[in-house]
Amino acid sequence: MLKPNEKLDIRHILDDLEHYTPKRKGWVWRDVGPQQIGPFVYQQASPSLKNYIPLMGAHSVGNIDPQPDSVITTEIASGRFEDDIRRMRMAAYHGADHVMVIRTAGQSHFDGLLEGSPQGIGGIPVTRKQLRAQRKALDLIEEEVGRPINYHSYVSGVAGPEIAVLFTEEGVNGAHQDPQYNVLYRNINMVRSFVDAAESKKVMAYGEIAQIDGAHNANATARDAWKVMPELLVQHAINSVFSEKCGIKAEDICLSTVPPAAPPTPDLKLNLPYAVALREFFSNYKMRAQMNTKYMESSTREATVTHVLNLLISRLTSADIQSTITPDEGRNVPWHIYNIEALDTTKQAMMGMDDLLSMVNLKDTGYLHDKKREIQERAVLMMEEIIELGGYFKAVEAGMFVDSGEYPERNDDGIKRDIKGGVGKGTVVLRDKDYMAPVTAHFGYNNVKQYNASYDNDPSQLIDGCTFEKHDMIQYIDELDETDNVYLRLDETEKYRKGDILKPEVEWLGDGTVVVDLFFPISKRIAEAAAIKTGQAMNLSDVEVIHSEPLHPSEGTRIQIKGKFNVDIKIDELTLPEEMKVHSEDEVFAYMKKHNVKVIAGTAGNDEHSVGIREVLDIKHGGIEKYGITYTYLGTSVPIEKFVDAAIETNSNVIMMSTIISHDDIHYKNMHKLHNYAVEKGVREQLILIAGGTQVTPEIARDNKMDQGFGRGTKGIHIASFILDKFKEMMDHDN
Ligand code: Z97
Repeated sequence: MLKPNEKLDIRHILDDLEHYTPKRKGWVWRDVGPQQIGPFVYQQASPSLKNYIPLMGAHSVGNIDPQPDSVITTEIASGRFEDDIRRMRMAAYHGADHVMVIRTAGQSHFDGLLEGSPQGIGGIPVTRKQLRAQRKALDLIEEEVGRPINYHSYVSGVAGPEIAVLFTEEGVNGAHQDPQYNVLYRNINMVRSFVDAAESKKVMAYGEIAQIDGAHNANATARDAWKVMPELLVQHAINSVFSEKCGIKAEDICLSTVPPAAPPTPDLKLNLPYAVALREFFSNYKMRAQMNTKYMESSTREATVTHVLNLLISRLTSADIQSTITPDEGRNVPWHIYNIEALDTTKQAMMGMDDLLSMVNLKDTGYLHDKKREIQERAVLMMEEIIELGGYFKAVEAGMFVDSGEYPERNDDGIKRDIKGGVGKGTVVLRDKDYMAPVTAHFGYNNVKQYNASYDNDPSQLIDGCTFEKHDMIQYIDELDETDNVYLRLDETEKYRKGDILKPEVEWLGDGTVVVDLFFPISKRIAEAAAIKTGQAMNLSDVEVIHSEPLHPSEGTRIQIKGKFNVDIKIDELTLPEEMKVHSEDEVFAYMKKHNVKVIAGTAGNDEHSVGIREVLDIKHGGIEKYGITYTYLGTSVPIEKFVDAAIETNSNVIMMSTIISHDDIHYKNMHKLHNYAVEKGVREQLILIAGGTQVTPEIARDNKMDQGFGRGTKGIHIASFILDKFKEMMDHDN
């Protein structure tokens, strides 16, 4: 059982992995329905989590964390599965329940399974060991957050069926499977891809693995992405019907839909009719909504705005799975912080737009209707031409796909594949008459009844059950590469796991990478060179510009650099500021309502500063006034005696003395003076004395006879919380 205040131990996950059996199989949708959360009722929602990190703004509404109805995806692609596990746990706390593990570049072309735990590029090499370790970790994480987490990767490529079997054995819950991806984007032979897909889909159906298609790749590769809409509908149709024919339940068939356009195009005018057209045609299936990577550049701000517009479309139509891509995908630095940002953007926008369609209607006349209809008609025409040509393979040979014209217009620049060409060509053979496979899920001809007629419905009976029913039949292979495996990586970073040394990190433990935001009052080219120099002068190594954006051609450029910070930080050498105790706003308010707390406040001695103390007094920025505490403000340059005399006169219980100047230790002296005068007047016991100021710390104040001190960063709630506690303590004492 994981504990929120304890780190997840990767070595524990790896222990006895050989015998680990996943806890469950199959995809899980969220429980959807109205939820009363705090003072609000949400309609498009699912139950709250057991452990979570809410949006930052939640602090003023009781830290509630409403969860949307859609499953929320996070894509993880660091290349080290052990570091990805930590990110999964963070993501789950922010509301992710679909963890999509991207696989290392080019795995599609591997004609078989990989083993062990080698490091990958832009993702992990998907192996049994890495899957098992991640599923084991997720089994723990889902208990911790109190919601099932779907684990996902790819059943594409030449080894598709082998991967589908592996996924079923290891409790993977979702996968991309679309033979068109192989054909169009990886140049894998079409016959091989479709035959393999039948087998893969059949196996996935047995494993109850939700299937996502590959149509999003058409958006990402199209030259003019808004023209690709008819083809997208055709691609979705081909894969979905194929899946259903192989036995996948409609509720597990998910369309990978991506809004074809993004600003500065007129986003909603292009994307909304498309979204409506799609949902109308494919209402039996699930929608997995995702951002369009084509438009992602290095500006996380720009990507986030597009993301929010996409989320608006999801709310105006529907999304069963809401995918998130890290808003920095455009510069290929998928770091922890951006994964979490994308999740929070999704949660924030979806719950902010809860129940939108009970307030606005989509029109079924005019532009939206006509455009939707036009897209659908173009798609139907395309499908008709494919059938006329003699089917999908003929259509691909004729270059009908990935053409940059808007169907029926054609630019004759589509991808053409030869039915006899591509990776894996000529590998498909007819099954012999006595071909048989004693396995539970298998597509097509299987002459197992040559042994016993009763095996026909359950061929694995022949061998008394296969690996799908009997997990211990699986041959678990551990490491094959002595130079590239998780144990070596763990050893290298061990010192950061012991708990006494830290380094900043973006994706791998101890990677030392930092990002620095800069502005230079000059043109882009010079600014970039100056930024590199700045990073080097800050003692960073491997400095690179990752984002640069002119604010004006000559007046200035905004730059972001990344670099490596090469210093280990020893935790026991850090001085930790005292933690300020905070009660909830409601609690403080209720207490102050019952108790008449009155404050005398002002800036001491010859000090004319008033900004700080006004901030913690006035309601404007959440000063103590907000919590029902009344105060008398004596102004600046208040003689010390006056604080106490005024307190006696007004029957106040608290003195808040601001003392900013620290020259000649005057702030210490003021504190002593205040205390001594209160003692002299015989009221010290009844008064709470508080000193505040930029040079004040709680310890300094207490060492100098104050009840408490407050320095930089203090808010009204901190002072009000302290007053509450001290008041209680004094009352207990009196009783
Ligand atoms: C997504 N953002 O939504 P390999 N099969 C399909 C794919 O789309 C991909 C692969 C396999 C994206 C993730 C792009 N997609 C990134 C249908 C990759 C990957 O790279 O060909 O070995 O497999 O999933």
